Amino acid sequence: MYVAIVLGTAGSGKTLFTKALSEYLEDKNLDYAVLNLDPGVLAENLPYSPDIDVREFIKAEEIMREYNLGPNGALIASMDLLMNFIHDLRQKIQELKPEYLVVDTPGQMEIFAYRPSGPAIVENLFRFPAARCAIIYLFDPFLCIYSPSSLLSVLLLAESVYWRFELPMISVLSKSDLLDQDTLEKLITMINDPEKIAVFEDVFQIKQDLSPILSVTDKLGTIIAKEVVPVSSITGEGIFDVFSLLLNTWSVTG
Ligand SMILES: Nc1nc2c(ncn2[C@@H]2O[C@H](COP(=O)(O)OP(=O)(O)OP(=O)(O)O)[C@@H](O)[C@H]2O)c(=O)[nH]1
Ligand SMILES: [Mg+2]
Repeated sequence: MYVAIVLGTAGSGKTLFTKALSEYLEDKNLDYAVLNLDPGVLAENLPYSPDIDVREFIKAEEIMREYNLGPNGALIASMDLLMNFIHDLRQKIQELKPEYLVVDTPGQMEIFAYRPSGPAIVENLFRFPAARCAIIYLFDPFLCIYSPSSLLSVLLLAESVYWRFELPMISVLSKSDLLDQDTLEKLITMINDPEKIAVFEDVFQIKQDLSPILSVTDKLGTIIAKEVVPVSSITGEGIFDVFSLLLNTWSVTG
């Protein structure tokens, strides 16, 4: 089984990307399933119908009421409580036994960047003999172009996630259809080589003194050295490239 776990900040496009990737797999007549791992998403807001849904076991709005928590606390608690249902979810995956499994996740990145629950869920849920996992990490272009320091923090967050999961990671720049070609190209260059922030400063909405930012960019490089793929989940641009990279990644990590 080949597992693609879609991660990214809130609103970066994970859910729509999950839909676009699953439509691609459908078109290719491949044996796939979609797992919704977001306990907070309402069914009416999901553009796809999940084959397996975490909300069958846990719903963030019920956790909010039961434990008197706010939305963020409830999502974090939901993911902690999810460990109690790992066995049930595993059983559902085993019943379907898809060749490809696409996993949509919540945008509360604290779960994946800082809390134990994110890696623990991934580690326990997909530990099948011969299962191969990869992360698809979505960079939200509008966070990236806001200011040089926001681009830096986006890159650092991606790097934190990379170090927390010992899994291969594919970097995707989402919503490519909403950017003009010039901005898109400059942004891709800067993500691949953050020292270029000084060259393409004009892309940012907010100008800043670059010296403190450039003093750390040369230390970034683990995942960022890999090519970021521009993707539009609306036009389908880049979906083929992501799937090719996934196939390549799964084959070398096996
Ligand atoms: N134009 C365009 N809009 C997109 C694209 N991907 C996502 N969006 C829009 O961006 C918004 C957020 O997309 P979602 O897929 O819900 O993002 P998410 O990462 O799942 O959000 P959370 O689950 O809340 O963290 C929605 O309004 C989408 O329609 C894209 O490729 N192109
Ligand atoms: Mg979502």
